[in-house]
Amino acid sequence: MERTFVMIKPDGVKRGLIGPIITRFEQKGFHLAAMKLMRIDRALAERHYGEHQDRPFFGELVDFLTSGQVCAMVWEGQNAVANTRAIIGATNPVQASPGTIRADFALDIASNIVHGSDSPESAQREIALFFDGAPALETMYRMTGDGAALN
Ligand code: IDP
Repeated sequence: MERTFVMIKPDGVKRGLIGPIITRFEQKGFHLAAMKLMRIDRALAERHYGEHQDRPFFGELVDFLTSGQVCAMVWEGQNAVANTRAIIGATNPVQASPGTIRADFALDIASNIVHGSDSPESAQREIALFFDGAPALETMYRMTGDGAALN
């Protein structure tokens, strides 16, 4: 049994794709262990994608991740990391295989709908970042609308 971190990015949340994306993981046989809708700040986005800090698209990536609510999730099951990456598909939706989330729902590499951890070590780090380290950063938001706080 393995756990992985999956995050529906702001484009997926705005387009109302939380349900279809969750359905794909559930249909495959994974168990949703934790989920929260949250708005992340730049510090968390930069830590999450720290490995890309020297890439030319890093600023754009952080802008994008902080542009709206994300849906952070922990999924568990057999080979959860690799299986989840397979369901998500290649980073660039143009290259993703039909039937994967990115092939079916996304057009562009910068707005590719969903993130999934790339190794068990990344999963552990990202779950801690979003579910242990993040409470102080997080605010609950309504599912619809663009940011009216519930509390
Ligand atoms: P992954 O999300 O499939 O693991 P990574 O290479 O780790 O892919 O890249 C992280 C994220 O950075 C991608 O999901 C995508 O949103 C963004 N990204 C990667 N390459 C580019 C690019 O060339 N332009 C803009 N954004 C990019």
